[in-house]
Amino acid sequence: MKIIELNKSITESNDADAKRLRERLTDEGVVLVNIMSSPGSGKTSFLLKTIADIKDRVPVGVMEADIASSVDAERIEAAGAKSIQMHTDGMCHVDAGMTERALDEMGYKGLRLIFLENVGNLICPAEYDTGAHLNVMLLSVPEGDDKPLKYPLMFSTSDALIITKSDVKDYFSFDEEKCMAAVKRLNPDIETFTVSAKTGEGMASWEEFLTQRLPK
Ligand SMILES: Nc1nc2c(ncn2[C@@H]2O[C@H](COP(=O)(O)OP(=O)(O)O)[C@@H](O)[C@H]2O)c(=O)[nH]1
Ligand SMILES: [Mg+2]
Repeated sequence: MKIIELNKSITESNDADAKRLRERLTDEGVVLVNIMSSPGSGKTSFLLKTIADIKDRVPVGVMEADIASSVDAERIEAAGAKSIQMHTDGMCHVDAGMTERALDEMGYKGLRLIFLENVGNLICPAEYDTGAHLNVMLLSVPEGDDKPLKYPLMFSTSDALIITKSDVKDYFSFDEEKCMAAVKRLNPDIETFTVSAKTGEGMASWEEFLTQRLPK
């Protein structure tokens, strides 16, 4: 498993780079999914569970972005998926140029689905198109139901919201109905799933949604 050091891309327009990358991957029959959340919401655990469930049907790769360490990429590779660790030189997001470099360094021949685990926070990643076909955000039950009010851009730019750690609902006063109503006001078209990576609850409908988006 490789580790690559990435600096901010110096090209003029991230949006143009992102559009070009998305088209390139579409032509190659590969779907790129950008996973965003606060640190510790459960991105890596959610990916590990998804990979375990679909890897016999779909060859998967994962690009892990972090400021330091390679623990997540090691966990992913141990689970049987191709992986690369991206170090972001202190930056709190990944842009399209960085994503493209990591894809080329990892190599993705034979893969049909690639996840990008973005740097953990609910602010900067919402501002940069990575070139992904699908933007997915996680919100875990312990973080609270008021996050849509505090980080509206993240909720309005995501195609899907995953409420994670549903197994600990009884221990937190997370009002799912109130949260969903706030999310739908920001983004009426967002798809929502409630899951637990620990018990597997709700994972099947997320995986159905995901695999329907893959080219036949
Ligand atoms: N109870 C419970 N804990 C979870 C779940 N998903 C993740 N965790 C725990 O939350 C912590 C952070 O998870 P991780 O996947 O590393 O989060 P990331 O920083 O977003 O990648 C770890 O201690 C996980 O075991 C879940 O569905 N239920
Ligand atoms: Mg992680």
